Amino acid sequence: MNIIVAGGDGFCGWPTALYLSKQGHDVSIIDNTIRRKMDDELHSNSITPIASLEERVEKWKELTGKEIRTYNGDLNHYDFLREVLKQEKPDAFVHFAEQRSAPYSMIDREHAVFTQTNNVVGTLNVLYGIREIVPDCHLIKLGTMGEYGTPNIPIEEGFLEIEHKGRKDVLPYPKQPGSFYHLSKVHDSHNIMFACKIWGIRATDLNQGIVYGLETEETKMDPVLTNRLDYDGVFGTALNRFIIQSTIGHDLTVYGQGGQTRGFLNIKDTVRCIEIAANNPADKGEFRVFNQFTEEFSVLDLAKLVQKVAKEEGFDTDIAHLENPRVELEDHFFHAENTKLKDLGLEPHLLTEEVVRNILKAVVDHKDRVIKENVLPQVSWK
Ligand code: NAD
Ligand code: USQ
Repeated sequence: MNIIVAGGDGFCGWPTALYLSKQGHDVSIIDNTIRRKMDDELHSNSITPIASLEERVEKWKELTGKEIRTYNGDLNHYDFLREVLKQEKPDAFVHFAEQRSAPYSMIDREHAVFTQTNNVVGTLNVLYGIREIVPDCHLIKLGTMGEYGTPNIPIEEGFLEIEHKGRKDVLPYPKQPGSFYHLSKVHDSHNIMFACKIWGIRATDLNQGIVYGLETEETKMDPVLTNRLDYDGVFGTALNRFIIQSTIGHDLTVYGQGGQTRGFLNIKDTVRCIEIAANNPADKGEFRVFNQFTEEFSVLDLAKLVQKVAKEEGFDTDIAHLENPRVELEDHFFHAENTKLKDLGLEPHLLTEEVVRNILKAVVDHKDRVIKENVLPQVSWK
C-alpha cells in the first residue's frame, strides 16, 4: 500500500513510519516539525538525542534500501496538502499530526486556540483532501481514550446501545473530555463521522490510551533512528515520566491521590495497531472506532511499580503526592472495552517489571540531558 504518515517525525509517527516501511509498504511522511519548535518554546528537550528527519530517513535508506519520502509542511495549508495527495495517491492516510499535550492546551487562551485550530482545521483539510483527490483512501485517525472521560459505566468502542422511553438506538458514546486538547479530538471525531456519512469516506478513529516505552525493533537499529522521549511537565506522560524521574533521584510526581485510572499501551503495540487498521480498512462510508490500549492502570500503581524496579536497579526514589494541577476525578470507576483490535490480530506486549527495567536501562545513559526545572508540573487547569 501507499501510506502517508502525517506527524511522522513525532513519538508515535516515527516508529510507525519505519515499521510500515519494513513491512513493505511505500511510506511517505508529512510533518512541519512544529513539535521540535515547541521544545524551543518550552526550553525543553527529548531525553534521547534525536537526529533531524532528513538524517533519519537517509539512515533508514542506508540500512534497509527502503525510501521514505518526506514532505515538510502544515496540514493547515490546504494547497500543500492537495499537492502531496496528488503526488502520492495514498491508499491509507495515517493522521498523527496534531498538538497532543493536554497541559500545553491549558497554558492560556493562545495555546488553547492554537491546539484546537491546528487539530480541528488540519483534520478538516484532510477530510476535504481525501474527498477531492483520493476518495477511496482510508483515513486512520488518532483519537484518544480521554475523549470519553471517566463515566461511572463501562466505556464501549465508540458507540453505546441505549434504551430511552421505550425506544432503542445505537448512538455515539457520550464524551466528557478533560482538557481543550482532549476536546479537539472530540471535535475531530464528530467532523470525521459527518464526512463519512455525507461523502462516503472510509475512516477508523483510534482512541488511543497513554503510550509508554521508547524503542521498537526498527528504531533500535541505529542511534540515528532513536525515537524522541518526553519527560517534562507539559509533554511527558505518566509512566515514561516516572521512569525518567527515578533515574535522576526525583520524587515520582503523582498528582493528588493517584487513583486516576487510564488505558495504556506499549509503543510497540501502537505501530502494530496502525498496521492492523491499514490491512483491514473500513468500508466506504463507514466511521469505525477502535479503543487502542491494552491494559488499565492507576497512576499510583504505576508509580509503585517504577519505584520497585528502580530500587532494584540502585535508584532509591519516593512517591510524592503533589497538589493536582488538573481538574479531574482522583478516585473513580474505569473500565473500557478493547476487543476490536485484538479480534483483528493484536497480540499485546503487556507491562511487566522487565519492561519497566528495559525502558529504564534505555534512558539512564541520557539522564544528564534532563532539564530539572522542567520536571514539576507548571500548568494549572484552574
Ligand atoms: P508528537 O507531538 O510527538 O508528534 C506529532 C507530530 O505531528 C510532530 O512531529 C509534529 O511536528 C507534527 N504536527 C503537529 N501538527 C502538525 C500540522 N498541523 N501539520 C504537520 N505536522 C504537524 O505526538 P505523539 O505522541 O507522536 O502523538 C501522535 C498522535 O497520537 C497525536 O494525534 C496524539 O494526540 C495521539 N496520541 C498520543 C498518545 C501518547 O501517549 N503519545 C496517546 C494517545 C493519542
Ligand atoms: N499524571 C500524574 N503525574 C504526572 C503526569 C500525569 O499523576 O507526572 C496523571 C494526570 O493527572 C492524569 C494521568 O496521569 O490523570 C494521565 O496524564 P498524562 O499526562 O500521562 O496523559 P494525558 O494528559 O491524558 O495525555 C496523554 C497524551 C495524549 C493522549 C492521552 C491518552 O499526551 O496525547 O491523548 O495521553 S488518554 O489519557 O487516554 O486520553
